[in-house]
Amino acid sequence: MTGMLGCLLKLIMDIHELKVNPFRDRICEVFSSQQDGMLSFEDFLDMMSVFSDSCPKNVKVEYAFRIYDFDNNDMIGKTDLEEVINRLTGSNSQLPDAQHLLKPDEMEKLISNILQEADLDQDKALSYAEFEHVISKAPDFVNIFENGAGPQLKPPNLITKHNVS
Ligand SMILES: [Ca+2]
Ligand SMILES: [Ca+2]
Repeated sequence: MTGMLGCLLKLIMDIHELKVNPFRDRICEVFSSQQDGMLSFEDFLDMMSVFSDSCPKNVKVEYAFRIYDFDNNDMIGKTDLEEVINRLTGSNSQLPDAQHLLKPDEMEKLISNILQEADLDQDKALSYAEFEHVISKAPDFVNIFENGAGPQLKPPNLITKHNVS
């Protein structure tokens, strides 16, 4: 039946998208019920349901918060934001050959802009409520579950040139 085949193809595509997702190691950690980064079949199904289009937005936001909270302290602080930005701009500090596309002062400025906008109680970190609030204004931040490639937040000078044939 084509319905079944369609589902299977979608699943395979989702797995492919996950492979290119800059947050894949974090996603596996967050969805791992043993918290060892390994996914059981149930964990895997949970993960796929969050990636599916029918998943309620608030659930996606909740998981996005957990994924972005790298040190698991229930707050998205400066170091978490730095890691998120590095990954969104294509440099994963977990990789030995990571190239940082943003200069330290640009990173500093970007983080202070985010905090200025989103850190309502000015404790230099985003609580879940603050994160939820900023998401409502910048929905791109939950796109990690939409297309697997992460939000398109590339610095303007990195926009790839189109090949004109
Ligand atoms: Ca944190
Ligand atoms: Ca705060």
